[in-house]
Formats: sequence, C-alpha cells, structure tokens
Amino acid sequence: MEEAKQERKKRILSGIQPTGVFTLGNYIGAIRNWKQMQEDYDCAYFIADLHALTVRQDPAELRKRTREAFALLLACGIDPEKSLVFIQSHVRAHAELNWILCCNALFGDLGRMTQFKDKSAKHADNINAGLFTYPVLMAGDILLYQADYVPVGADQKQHLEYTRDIAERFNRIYGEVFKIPDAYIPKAGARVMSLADPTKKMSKSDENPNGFISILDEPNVIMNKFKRAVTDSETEVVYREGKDGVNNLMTIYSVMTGQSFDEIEQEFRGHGYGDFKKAVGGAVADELQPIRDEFKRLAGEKAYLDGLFARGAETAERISQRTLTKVKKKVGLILP
Ligand code: ATP
Ligand code: LTN
Repeated sequence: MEEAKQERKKRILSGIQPTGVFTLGNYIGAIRNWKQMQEDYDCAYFIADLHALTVRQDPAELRKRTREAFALLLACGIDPEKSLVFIQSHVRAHAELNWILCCNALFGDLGRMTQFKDKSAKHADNINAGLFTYPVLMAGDILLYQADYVPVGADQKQHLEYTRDIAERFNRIYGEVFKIPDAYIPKAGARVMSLADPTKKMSKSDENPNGFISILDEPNVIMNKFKRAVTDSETEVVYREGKDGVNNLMTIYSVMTGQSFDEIEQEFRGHGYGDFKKAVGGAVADELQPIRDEFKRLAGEKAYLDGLFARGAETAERISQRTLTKVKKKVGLILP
C-alpha cells in the first residue's frame, strides 16, 4: 500500500486464518487471485489470527501456524514490496473497531450467518461469543482499510454482504465514515470441492486428508489423491449437472491450464477418467512445485520474516488509525 498510489489504484484487502496449511481450495478461490491483483491494485493481505481464536487452538501450534501461514503467502507469490502483508493481532485497531461495531451489530443478523450455524454444529462444546461475532471482526478488518474489493471464495459471500450492511447502517447513524466494499468472487473455482466428497467444500480442517490437497503436498501424494478422487460410474469427461466430482476436477484443471470446459472435453474425448485424473494431478503438482520450494527456502529465514512482521504492522497501524480516529470522533469518544 504505497501512499503515492493510493489515489490512483483501487484498494484490495483480504485475510486468511492460520488454521492449517493452505489447501488447493484456498489457493484457487483466494490466494492465486490475490497474487494477480497485486499488479493492478493497492493490496493488503493479512493472517487472521484473531479469527482463528474462535475455535480452540493449542497456543504453541497457533504461533507456529501463524508464522507458517505468513511464509506460505510469500511462497505463493504475495510480494511484500508490492503489497502490505501483516498479522491481524499486531494491529490494535482491529480489536478496537470490533468493539465499537459490536455495539452496533444486531443479535438477529448474526444468528442468521450460515458459517456460525455450521461451526457451532461442528464445535458444539465451544459455541463462544467470538464465534458469534466473527463477522463483525471481519467487517472491521475490511472497513478500517476503506477497501474497494475483497477477494474471497464463495463461502464468504454472506460475510461480505453483512459488512456492507453494517457499514451502511453505521454511516446512516453517525455520518459517512466507511467506504462500502464489494466482494470479488472468482467466476471459476470460487468453491473447490472435497476430493473425497464432492458435495462438500474442500477445507483445511477436514479430518480426512484425502479430501484436500495441501499446497505443500509432494507430487506423488497429489497424484495419489487425484487418482482416488470420487467421481461417478460414467466414463465421459463432461461438465454436467449431477457430475459433482468430474465438474470439480474440470474446474481445477481449467484454472490450472487456462482451458475452457469445451476444450477440456475435447482433449479427453475417448479417454477414461484415469487419464484425466493423471492430467489434473500433473497440472496441480507442476503449479505447486515452486511454492513448495520457496516455502522450504523461507523456513530458514527467521530474521527476514520477523522484519516483515514489524514492517507490515507499522504500515497497517498507520492506515488503520486514520479510520479508527474518525470512528471514535463520530461515536463520541474523547481522543487521548
Ligand atoms: P477452515 O477449514 O479452518 O474453516 P478454510 O479452509 O475454510 O478454513 P479460510 O481461512 O476460512 O479457509 O479461508 C481463506 C480463503 O479461502 C477465503 O477467501 C475462503 O473463501 C477461501 N476458501 C476456503 N475454502 C475454499 C474452497 N474450498 N474453494 C474456494 N475458496 C475457498
Ligand atoms: N473470514 C475469512 C478470513 C477473514 C477475511 C477478513 C477475509 C478475516 N477477515 C477480511 C476477507 C476480509 C475467511 O476466509 N474465513
């Protein structure tokens, strides 16, 4: 987020939780686009460690994963010379704005969020207040940076609509403070499905490792997971309603190769699923190879990463304080 470019370029902001090694779903639905957007937008990307606390975490493990997630972003091509990259909890304004927004967030609206319903069913022993107000913290993340676009997968669409609603309500009550952001959801790959159950979203917290490709999986592991991917009892590689497994593989292959579904159908006409799965696995393994190599290299660069944490925090602090100061004035808090 270079100051000089702020007038010309639209702002992008997005975050990812440090809840595990990123999956091919995170990569295709979000990070791959984040990388491409760096050229044309003023981008800010962060590790949402405060959001990760909504689910019980082992403290040492969370610290390790947060570091790892930051390095993974860099390995995926997020360039700290082009984009602002930071850790959410390093920037105080996120937690502060969260409180003020929470006092303007309605219980009924939050109870309707599908992610809250899904996660409370999954973690029935820990339905905490943070899980409930998760979308408010997320809205604050976005609004602090006055983002124009928020690139996310389809599962976050409802949270983006919520962000717009709470921003509009706040602006109506207190006067214009927040820019109203738009979700940026990719046309292809917004919802990559599990390889083990193509009716379910691919998720890094899935207990079955055959359901997801981790972006650090070795090529032979990737090939094996694709070989085992659930499809159907037909043999034709075509994109059609009801062929969830094949549709998912075609989507992945299309994003990896840039080919349309028609072109893919032609390429595999007369071949069985076996050849097709091999081709998808190969294309994914090739795309992920440089990421794995770069991640291994970064693992030895502790001081470099620490330096980036500090630099990112400082810039994010400066940008976020501008909005937070306006908000505090509007709601009637005395500035220190
Ligand atoms: P968890 O399993 O811990 O809930 P997650 O894999 O859903 O995590 P998040 O950190 O919640 O990952 O999401 C990071 C980004 O990746 C978000 O923009 C989200 O929309 C996107 N994303 C997550 N899963 C997929 C998927 N299967 N397909 C496409 N995009 C996805
Ligand atoms: N909830 C998001 C992570 C996230 C985020 C954000 C994404 C937290 N704050 C702000 C975009 C903008 C998720 O992917 N589960």
